[in-house]
Amino acid sequence: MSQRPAIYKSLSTRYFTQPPQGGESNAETRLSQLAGYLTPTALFYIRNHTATPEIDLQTWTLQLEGDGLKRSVTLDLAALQALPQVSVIRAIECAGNARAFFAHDFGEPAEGAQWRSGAIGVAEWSGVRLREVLEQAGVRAEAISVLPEGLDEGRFARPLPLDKALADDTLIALAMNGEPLPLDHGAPARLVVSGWLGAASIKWLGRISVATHEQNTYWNTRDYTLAGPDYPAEGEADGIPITMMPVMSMPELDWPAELSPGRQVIRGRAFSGEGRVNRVEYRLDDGEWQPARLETPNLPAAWVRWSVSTELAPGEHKLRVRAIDEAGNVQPDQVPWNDHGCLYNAVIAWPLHVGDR
Ligand SMILES: Nc1nc2c(c(=O)[nH]1)N[C@H]1C(S)=C(S)[C@@H](COP(=O)(O)O)O[C@H]1N2
Ligand SMILES: [Mo]
Repeated sequence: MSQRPAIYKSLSTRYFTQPPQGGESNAETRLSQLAGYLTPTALFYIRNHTATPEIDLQTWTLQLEGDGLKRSVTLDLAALQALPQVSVIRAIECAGNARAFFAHDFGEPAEGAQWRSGAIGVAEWSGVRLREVLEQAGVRAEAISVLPEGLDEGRFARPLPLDKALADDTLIALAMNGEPLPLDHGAPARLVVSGWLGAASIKWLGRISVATHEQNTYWNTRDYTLAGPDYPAEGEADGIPITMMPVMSMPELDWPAELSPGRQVIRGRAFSGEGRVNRVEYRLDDGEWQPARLETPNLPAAWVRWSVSTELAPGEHKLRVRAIDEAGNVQPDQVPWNDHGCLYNAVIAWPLHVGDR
């Protein structure tokens, strides 16, 4: 398995970058650069709470431990590669995607990286089911909590309930889009937790603890929660710990979009946690809501591409898009404030600047 340089060290114009804060690196996908269904690895957003670690594949191991297991087990890369391999196409989306719109709507920024639209990507992930790996150590009937931990400096860790950990499509991925995982995306092994916030998909896995009791961390009690005046505190958390991502749509446009007058096709993507979007509607300025065209494929826990064809006159316009998922969830017109700026999924009035040709 060959190692490639960390992408964040050579960020290009393909990303919108965030100023690094205390070793963090954040790079946002420019959705306007996407063409096919999958996000190419070199364009996939990067969210690191501390710097990308460079792990020696020869000595790397994954430790399974905790009172929820029948025995402790240490696996190396060859042991993981020897287990049955599966591939899934899944989105990973940061809970803070679109956080910049809190500042837009409320006049003050929520804490955290000011992502606009690109803290999401869809890739083909290949590796081993987490269930298969945990079975190597034997899961006890009393187990309730699985805590995967990263080997980065911050030892990023966030718990999963046992049923989500054992789901068919919860993977320890060793590859992304058919290539070994790149450093920035968690080499040599990361979790992929379908439909849940990106913070559940722990990169640079080093240890998984399975317990018969709750295993809370900072990352499900003090961040990645819905906290603030509109939300109750839950147990040890300052709010409601986030699990599944809500229904949302994004146009493949820069902000503001620079377009030519005349008939234009505007494309985008819509997604909804573990589910599927089955309708997308758009509205130009004060016009009626109209259906957008959906393309195939439309995979659950990934996304669907949509397009609209519309006549644009020179000047300033607003494009609004809303997605409706198979359970009938619709993007709301507004979302209440939350302190960590998570789960923004309101309809966005996207500015279009249409030139004189
Ligand atoms: N070990 C570790 N895993 C991590 C993180 C991290 O900082 N350290 N960031 C998480 C967050 S908040 C997100 S949104 C996703 C981003 O995955 P990506 O960088 O591959 O896009 O990784 C998650 N896994
Ligand atoms: Mo995130």
